[in-house]
Amino acid sequence: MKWAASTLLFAAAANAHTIFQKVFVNGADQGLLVGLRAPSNNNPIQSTSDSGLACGASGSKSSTVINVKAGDTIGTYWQHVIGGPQGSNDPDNPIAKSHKGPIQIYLAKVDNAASASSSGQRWFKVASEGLSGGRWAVDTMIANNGMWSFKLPSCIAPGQYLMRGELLALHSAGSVNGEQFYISCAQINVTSGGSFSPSSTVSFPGAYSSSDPGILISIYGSSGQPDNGGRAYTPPGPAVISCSGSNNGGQSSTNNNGGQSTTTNNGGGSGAPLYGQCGGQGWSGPTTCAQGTCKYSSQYYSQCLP
Ligand SMILES: *[C@@H]1O[C@H](CO)[C@@H](O)[C@H](O)[C@H]1NC(C)=O
Ligand SMILES: [Cu+2]
Repeated sequence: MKWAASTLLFAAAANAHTIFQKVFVNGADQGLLVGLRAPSNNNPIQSTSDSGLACGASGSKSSTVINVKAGDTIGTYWQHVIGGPQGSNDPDNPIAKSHKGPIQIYLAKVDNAASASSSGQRWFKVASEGLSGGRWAVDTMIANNGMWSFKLPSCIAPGQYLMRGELLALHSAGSVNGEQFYISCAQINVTSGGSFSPSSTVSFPGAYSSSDPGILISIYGSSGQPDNGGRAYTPPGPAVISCSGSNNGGQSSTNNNGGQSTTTNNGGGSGAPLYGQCGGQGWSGPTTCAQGTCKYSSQYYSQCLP
C-alpha cells in the first residue's frame, strides 16, 4: 500500500495543473465546489473541439445557484487539486509557474442555472486578462495564491447565468493541441443589475480554432523568457462586452472618475496594470493603478479594476 500511494503521488505530481474550485463574491467564500460545475481531476482539455470546452470535463455539479449583483467583485479561486495543494510545500499550487497564459470569463443566459445543459449555450465575454508588462493573468493568479477576480459588469441583466471560467496555459502551445484549457462553470443568479442583452454570442466548442493566434503560439522570447518576446498577445474569442453605449444607467459612479485614475500618489511609478495587484498584506509592489481603480478585495489583496 505504501508503494502504491507514493507511486500515485509521484505520477500525479508530474501533472502540474489546476482546477477552478471556489467562487468568492465581494470577498465572501461560497465554499468548495459550491455553485460550480468542476472537473473531477485537474487534467487540461487540449482540443478546441472538445465538448468539455463549455464547462470543463465532467465531474462535480452543485445544486446551488450563487446570488450576485451586477457590479460585484467575483473571485475565481484556483488550486492544484480539489481542496488545495497536493501535499505539503506543493511548489505547483495553485498552478505550476510555467503555465503562463490568459484567464477569461464568459456568461450564458439560462432559465435555471442549476439544471441548464452546459452545451448549446450562447456565450459572451465579461472579463479577460492576457499579457501586460510581461505579466500574464496566470502570474496575477499565482501572486494572489490562486485568486483571480473581476468585476461583473454593472449592465448585466438580472436572471440566471452559467459563468464560464477559463484559464489557458500556453507553455506548450507552439504545436497544435499543445495548449491546456482549465475550465469550470459557476451557476449564478444576478439579483440586480442593468438590461444588457448581447448583440452577438459564441458557442463552446465553436468559438475557438486550433490555429487561433492566441492558442497556437510560442510564448517564449529569444532568450527563452515566457513574455511572448515583448510582443502583444490577444487572448482568443470575442471582445469583452462594453456597458457604455447601451443601458448603463448610472453605474459608472461606482468607481470611475471619467475613466481615468482616481488614485492618489502616483509618485514616479506607472502603477499596476488593469487587474493587477495594488495592495494587500505583504505586498511590496505598486499601490496605484496605471489603469482602473485600486479596489480592496481582502486583507491580502487589492486589485486594479475597471
Ligand atoms: C434570483 O434572484 C431573484 C431576485 O432576488 C429571486 O427572486 C430568485 O428567487 C433568485 N433565484 C434563485 C434560483 O436563487
Ligand atoms: Cu499542466
